[in-house]
Amino acid sequence: MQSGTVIKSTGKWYDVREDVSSDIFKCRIKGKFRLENFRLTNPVAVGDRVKFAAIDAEELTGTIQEIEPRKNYLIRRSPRMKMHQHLIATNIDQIMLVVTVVEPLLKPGFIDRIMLLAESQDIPLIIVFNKGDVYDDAAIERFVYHRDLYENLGYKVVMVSALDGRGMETIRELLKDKTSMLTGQSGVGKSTMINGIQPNLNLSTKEVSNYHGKGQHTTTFAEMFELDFGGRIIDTPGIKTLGFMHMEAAAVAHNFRPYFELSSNCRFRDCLHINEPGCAVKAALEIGDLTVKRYENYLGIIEEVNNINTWEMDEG
Ligand SMILES: Nc1nc2c(ncn2[C@@H]2O[C@H](COP(=O)(O)OP(=O)(O)OP(=O)(O)O)[C@@H](O)[C@H]2O)c(=O)[nH]1
Ligand SMILES: [Mg+2]
Ligand SMILES: [Zn+2]
Repeated sequence: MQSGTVIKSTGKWYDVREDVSSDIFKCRIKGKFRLENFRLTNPVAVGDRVKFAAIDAEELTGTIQEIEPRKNYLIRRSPRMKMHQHLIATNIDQIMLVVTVVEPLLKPGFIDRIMLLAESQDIPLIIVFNKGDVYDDAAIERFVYHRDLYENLGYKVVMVSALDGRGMETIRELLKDKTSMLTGQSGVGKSTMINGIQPNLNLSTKEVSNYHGKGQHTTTFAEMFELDFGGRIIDTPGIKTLGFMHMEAAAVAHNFRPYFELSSNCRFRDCLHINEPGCAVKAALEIGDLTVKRYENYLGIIEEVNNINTWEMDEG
């Protein structure tokens, strides 16, 4: 058997880069692979280290027989199949969340959800504000506000322009020798950034104006690329809504980064910050140290995971 890394998955087929030759084999999977008790839409994901048997060494086809244990994995609720989870990527060193303060509209609630995902797997998160070339004074004000907010929570924040190249040297340094996943809403410029980092990849990109109302994504499958200067980068399709069903409410409370510092002062160690007496988070909310929006977003996630968990039990 040969071993390699899954660099792309399109549903039925998995592209596996073989370790020694770097040849890319088109593989199918054999047998069942499970991840805890999750129902997955895709049992194998980009980033997986696999063992496979070549079926045809000329045609470069094979079957995946085994997945090596994962260092980490990112999953979300499948947007298509309600009760299923979707593996986004595995074995990654860091997440680069790409946002912008121009277009598409910045959604702080979405950023919170990405934080939750990253924290739950202990994966470092970097927040990249793209399209810096077109920030006017008002946009710069918005950027500074958000930069301070996220830096205060302990995240690295960088402003770049994939088009004119500003800040991209910093991005290259951050990416060097690591496996990084790019994520963010559709149209923020993930693929354009990768093209800026390594022009020979020539990924397709699309005007933001073409996205309106269509819900169209330019990038439709996650794909990993080798970087000439060392490291790997995973481009992913834009995310519209990030839903969770694999986390218990307690895990959400524990991993909701904006609450970390406050929650050590709650009376109960397992406080969910909803109705518990002596809750430091609710106290902070009352004196305005915590925005109502962020708190409501948190409650929304708690409600979401609670509903799903009851629903699962009802199903038997
Ligand atoms: N002004 C400006 N426009 C940019 C910049 N980066 C990307 N864009 C534009 O934003 C649009 C969307 O870029 P893409 O790279 O396709 O966005 P994406 O995040 O990969 O989108 P999906 O693949 O759908 O998730 C394109 O028209 C790009 O030219 C930038 O730094 N400045
Ligand atoms: Mg793209
Ligand atoms: Zn509390």
